[in-house]
Amino acid sequence: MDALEESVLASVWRQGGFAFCQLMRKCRSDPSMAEEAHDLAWEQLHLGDWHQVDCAWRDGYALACVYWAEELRRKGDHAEATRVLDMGLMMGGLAFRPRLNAAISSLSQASEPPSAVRGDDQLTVQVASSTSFCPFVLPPGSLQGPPMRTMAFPSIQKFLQELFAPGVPAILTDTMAHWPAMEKWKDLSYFHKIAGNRTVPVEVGETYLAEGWKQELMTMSRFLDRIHDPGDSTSRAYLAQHPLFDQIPELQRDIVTPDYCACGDGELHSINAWFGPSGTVTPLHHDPHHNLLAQVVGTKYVRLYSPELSDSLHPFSDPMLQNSSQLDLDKPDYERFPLAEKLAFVDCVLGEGQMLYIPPKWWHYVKSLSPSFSVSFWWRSS
Ligand SMILES: O=C(O)CCC(=O)C(=O)O
Repeated sequence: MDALEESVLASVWRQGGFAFCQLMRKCRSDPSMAEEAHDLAWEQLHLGDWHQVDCAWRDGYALACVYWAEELRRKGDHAEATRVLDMGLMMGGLAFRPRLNAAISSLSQASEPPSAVRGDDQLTVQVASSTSFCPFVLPPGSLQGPPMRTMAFPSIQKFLQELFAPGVPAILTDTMAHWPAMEKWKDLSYFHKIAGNRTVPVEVGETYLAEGWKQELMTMSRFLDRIHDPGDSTSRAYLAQHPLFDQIPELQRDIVTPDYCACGDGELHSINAWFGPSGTVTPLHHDPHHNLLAQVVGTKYVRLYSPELSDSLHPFSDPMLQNSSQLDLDKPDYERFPLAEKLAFVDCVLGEGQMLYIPPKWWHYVKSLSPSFSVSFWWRSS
């Protein structure tokens, strides 16, 4: 074992993971032990609150994934090996991320490209054009006020002075034309080709507040199928708020972090993918970060309410949902929430190649009007 592996095992040992460490040491002579070690670490990740899981266990889990995937590869099960490595990337710590990525890339070179799940013709279907609106109903009162402020490729100074410092939302145009994603992502077969056999977490259901909503792990190919055939709203699949670009570096090369994210302390918190069919809804909520929501493919309706209106938007009292409103904008119950009826908001249809600046704490509701791929850049400022 190398120095990094030894140091991670020493940390897991200090956390009481004696059996795990013994199994991992045995892996050298008996690689089949890796699966048992993996299962043990998996249990540890699921014992309590995710945020309380010690980093040592997350790194230990990732290491077990590396070993188990090697064993699966030796046995010729490349698909399962890739799934295990993806689980390591999604659930494991950062220490073995380069090893996991290297193993995935070596596996993909050694494997056949994923075979088409549907007919080839359908896999080359264009995801959407900015004019192809679907017939989804927008929340009452939408798009009736003055248009949202729009700036064409503002300088950093203008962005800082007119939007960032005063906390003013606005659409930024002409800032993404140079992204390779603008061309490449229009074609679903691209995702199929570079990531068809990769496992991704997908939200299934009407919204994360709806009954029956759940998260599922599925291969990208299966998810792409669900974009073609979304089914009814209760089975709608949304690859939402996932750091896909950490998981699949090829996709990271297709996007460019906007220079605006250097404003303030300039510490990038996360870059997330929001990829789904028409009709996905992210209910009214707010986040603590500055946000640039970049619309790469398709169109989305976005409605924003100022943080000053928070009380009238009736946040949930449950600590897990305190940043979400009880007001369902698609079926607003103004008898129950009368204060919310007359509140001022700004809204827009965010088109391909446009970014929306959402200042911290601004409430936002988002509905996709076509198959859509957006990227959010969240950054902090004290
Ligand atoms: O695009 C969406 O569905 C939601 C985006 C969002 O909530 C965010 O970027 O914070």
